Amino acid sequence: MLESLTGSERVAAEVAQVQVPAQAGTKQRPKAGVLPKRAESLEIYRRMRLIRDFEELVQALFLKGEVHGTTHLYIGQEADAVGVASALGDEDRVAATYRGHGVSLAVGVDPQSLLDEMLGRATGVCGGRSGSMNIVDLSHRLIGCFGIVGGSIGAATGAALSLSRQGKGGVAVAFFGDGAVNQGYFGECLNFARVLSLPVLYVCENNRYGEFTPFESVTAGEIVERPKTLGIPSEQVDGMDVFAVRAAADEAVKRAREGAGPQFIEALTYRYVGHSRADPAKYRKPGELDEWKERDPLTVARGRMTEEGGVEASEVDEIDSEIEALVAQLRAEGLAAPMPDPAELESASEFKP
Ligand SMILES: Cc1ncc(C[n+]2csc(CCOP(=O)(O)OP(=O)(O)O)c2C)c(N)n1
Ligand SMILES: [Mg+2]
Repeated sequence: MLESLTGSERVAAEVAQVQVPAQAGTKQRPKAGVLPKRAESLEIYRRMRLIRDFEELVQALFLKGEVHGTTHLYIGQEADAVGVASALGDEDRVAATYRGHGVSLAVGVDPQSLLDEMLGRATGVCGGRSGSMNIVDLSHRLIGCFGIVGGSIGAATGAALSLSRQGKGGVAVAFFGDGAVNQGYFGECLNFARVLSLPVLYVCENNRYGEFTPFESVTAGEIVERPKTLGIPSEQVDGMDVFAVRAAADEAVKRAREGAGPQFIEALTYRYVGHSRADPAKYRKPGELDEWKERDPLTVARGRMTEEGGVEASEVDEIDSEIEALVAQLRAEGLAAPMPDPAELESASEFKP
């Protein structure tokens, strides 16, 4: 019956029909999600451990002057990228922000070429031309990490338009921060995606701050409510629990793949370090960081895997040691990698990521 309506009538009718998931306010902890099979749970933990140790290495190398420009670290938010990426397939596309190392590793960018990129080396994933903020790796579905706040929203919406035309079931994902929801194109893109019923998953990582500003001081109402006004299913998840994020993403991606149009997840999370390397994060309330660390994504995942997933603590310890060794190797190889030949800068426009 909806087929017989015109575009705007159809949207109005669909909005009226939409079943908004029974939803939590910020205070109620959202559902926890079922654990995947053992091997997959261990892989999910491995990715999060890799991101944590990789970021700590980048931080150390930045302080030694080996990483130029700036860095925006993902420490504390690992569960969001890994949980969502674990729900994706090869046909999907992902756009992220300048805080993009975590998403890059989560979608499978080679850690050595990512670190080499941070170090400006010729062997970097973008040939040393991007540095920390603008990583692209089309071979791993990553269409870009964007320095413009909310840039990923536009990029993923465009990618979703293209995917919908290809008709192969691909879904585009936009990761962005709480600060991006007050950009004009947030509303423009969500509206566009809803009207055209595009296969896109919007993932707002609400890490409580946009640079040095607490999000609630600049954001009216609840972020999770805004997409619902357009008829977009929208859910708040515990962004410190990778299995909760994974479960929500899995359902949302499935819905988008099956033609239900755009989907929205707000992941409640926290960044452990300052906005960028120049920021000592003195604006936080006393005790706030420690409170969030009590629900550290790695600790939460370890706890759930050992309590509910039939995993031994020793297996998790083994992953920790394996990643520690891997990251030491990344460091040594990265620092030994060649710098780009300045003569090749001329051919920058021909560089194919
Ligand atoms: C359009 C635009 N406006 C302002 C900036 C400067 N800026 C860079 S990061 C940032 C904060 C964004 O916060 P949020 O979206 O919450 O992401 P987070 O850094 O917390 O991951 C701002 C204002 C920018 N890069 N782009
Ligand atoms: Mg933020």
